Amino acid sequence: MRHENPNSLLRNPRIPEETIAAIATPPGEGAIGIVRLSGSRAIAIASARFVSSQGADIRASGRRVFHGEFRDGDGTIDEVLVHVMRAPHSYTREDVVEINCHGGSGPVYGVLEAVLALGARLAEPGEFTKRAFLNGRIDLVQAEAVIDRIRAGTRAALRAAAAAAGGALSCAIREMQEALAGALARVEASVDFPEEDLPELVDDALRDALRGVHARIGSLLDTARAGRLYREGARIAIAGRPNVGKSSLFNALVRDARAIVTAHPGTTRDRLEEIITIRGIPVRLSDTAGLRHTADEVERIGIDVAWETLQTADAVLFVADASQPVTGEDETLAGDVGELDVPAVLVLNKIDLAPGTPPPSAAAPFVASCAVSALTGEGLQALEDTLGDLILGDASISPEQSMVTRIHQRDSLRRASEALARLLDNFNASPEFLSIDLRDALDALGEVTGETTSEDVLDRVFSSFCIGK
Ligand SMILES: Nc1nc2c(ncn2[C@@H]2O[C@H](COP(=O)(O)OP(=O)(O)OP(=O)(O)O)[C@@H](O)[C@H]2O)c(=O)[nH]1
Ligand SMILES: [Mg+2]
Repeated sequence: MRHENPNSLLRNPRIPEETIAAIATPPGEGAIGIVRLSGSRAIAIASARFVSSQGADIRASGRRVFHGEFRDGDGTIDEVLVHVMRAPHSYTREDVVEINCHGGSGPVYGVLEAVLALGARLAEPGEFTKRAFLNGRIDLVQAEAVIDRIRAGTRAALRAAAAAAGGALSCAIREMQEALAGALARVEASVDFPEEDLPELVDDALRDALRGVHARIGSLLDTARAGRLYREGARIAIAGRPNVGKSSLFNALVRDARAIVTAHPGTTRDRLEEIITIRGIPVRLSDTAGLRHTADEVERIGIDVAWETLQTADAVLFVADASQPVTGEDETLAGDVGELDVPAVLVLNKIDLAPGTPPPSAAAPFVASCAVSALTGEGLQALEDTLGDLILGDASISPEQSMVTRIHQRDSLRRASEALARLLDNFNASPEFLSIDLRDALDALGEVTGETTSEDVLDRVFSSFCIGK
């Protein structure tokens, strides 16, 4: 089933009449726990169990915050503050009540059970945000940005999510939709009134305008990589022979003595991971066991894990020891790493022990090379810069700009782009054909903002949310 447009959904019977409830704060102990209600009966349900300390009636009063007690048949559950937000001035555009109690499982479950007993239904994950979307307050891009805000691991990721929530991508899509809808009107007029003495409707100016939209979709698609990185972060794995200083480099990049470092080859066995930030991108950095043939079972398991880690990384730091001559083993390993289809950077470590070593050349299979000392910190900034360039590519973009962050957005934009490419290739064909491609492109753009998104994509989006959001 497909949506027509979010506003028509206001009259759509699929918009649930039920009032939903959920605990909106994380489990465990905290200063405050919040139970949230949304729906036409939210205020009535809350008022049935709330006794205001000032005798106020939350159904009648114009006030928004009330102090008092929440009670059930057995007496007082907790002292609470109740926030009332009336439709349409609320997160969901429905009546919303938030009951703030003490943050422990006793009070929050007590309040939740009391409102469920009065007929509220337990909300599904993301259902409050889904209602905000179905009620037309936000579009799909903005709904997805809500979860990105919650999960943002860096300030840059948060800024990117805030820009999307503020409509950066939605605005760009809307402008393109308007341009395409205008083009469609002209093309259809020329189909409907071929005989009339209309000025040329399908003309060079129209073609230029459509080329402009096509180019704009192209530049949006170019942001997909950066968008994914702001949202998901990147994975970088450190690899190399034993004792070359991988764990020391890991500790230096993490700025913490996380990994055990010894002069004994084969020290690291387990994979260690820490999140660092490179140019605002959250990077999961992994230290792995030194790669070599060994009879030690524990070490061998560690080496298997190391190879798995390398295969799934976005980039590999291949560490070698500058104070030792390059061995045949280094070369074989470098070749194996080169086979992985993951960009690898050659890092020549321990340059403090080998002053005057010429900088390593970034010969194949390496895409770049750096000389560093994990001990003194020399060269680490240059290594981080190299990694920044490698992760973001040339498309180093500001988090505030409109950006494609999700695969389904990218796929829809690709389809829109293909439809427009077809149209531009056959621009002189009959206008009927042009209108088919224009409609395809419009449909694909509508999927990004949720106007024409299929039900299962919507379900997938909202089910990835937490309960109570
Ligand atoms: N002088 C100097 N010594 C270093 C440097 N980096 C590491 N070392 C020393 O090299 C030895 C091995 O360091 P680790 O970081 O444990 O090496 P590794 O590659 O993790 O070793 P495995 O876990 O056994 O594979 C230790 O004695 C470190 O102090 C460096 O930049 N300069
Ligand atoms: Mg180690």
